[in-house]
Amino acid sequence: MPSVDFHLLLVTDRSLVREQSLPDALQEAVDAGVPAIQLRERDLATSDLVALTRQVLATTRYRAVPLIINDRADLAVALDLGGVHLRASSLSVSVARQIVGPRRLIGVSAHSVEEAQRAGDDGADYVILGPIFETPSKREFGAPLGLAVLADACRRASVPVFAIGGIARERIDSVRDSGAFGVAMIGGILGRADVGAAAAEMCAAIRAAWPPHS
Ligand code: 3NM
Repeated sequence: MPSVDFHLLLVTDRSLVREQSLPDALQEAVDAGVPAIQLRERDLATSDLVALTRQVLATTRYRAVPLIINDRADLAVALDLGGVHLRASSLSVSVARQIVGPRRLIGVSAHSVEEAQRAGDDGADYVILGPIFETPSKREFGAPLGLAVLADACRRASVPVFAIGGIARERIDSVRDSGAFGVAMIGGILGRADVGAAAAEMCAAIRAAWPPHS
């Protein structure tokens, strides 16, 4: 099984990035210590997605940061990425595993305790549960689940659970105390004017919440 050795997953949305390209913003984030990236640019044509992924890889490879791509198990293999992230409408975990093999990560989006539990039972390496808090994209993701549901999911799921949706620095401790293995976020880093500074602040908060080697 591939190991999940990061507590912060930066999820991308290039429409949120101000005044620079997504690869440049991700370069700043990785330089500031972001340990894993999920490329979630679902509206791109495949040829454009491949070009973007190659650009981002130039940054992530250099720092040995896993790059996990939404849905595209084929590209995870062809471009030798760190893993693939699945949603309800994606490939099943077992089909994705056939494609990406045992060493690449498979993450799954869950929106309830039951989905989180099932993803672990199906063989995912980790689950992203959300939205935990209000998020600007709330209409797409539904009502916030809250910390009690997060805690229940963390107790029941057999794999690490990352909290997503409205994650900000001051919420990290409550998420950790609910049993989450880590957090996933977009706006807390990519929506900020200074992506590098935001990433550095967030990484410091993550290290404080989940001290290395503890
Ligand atoms: N997935 P922000 S919420 C991509 O609940 C995504 O599955 C969610 O953005 C889910 O960190 C979400 O800016 C948006 O709140 C996260």
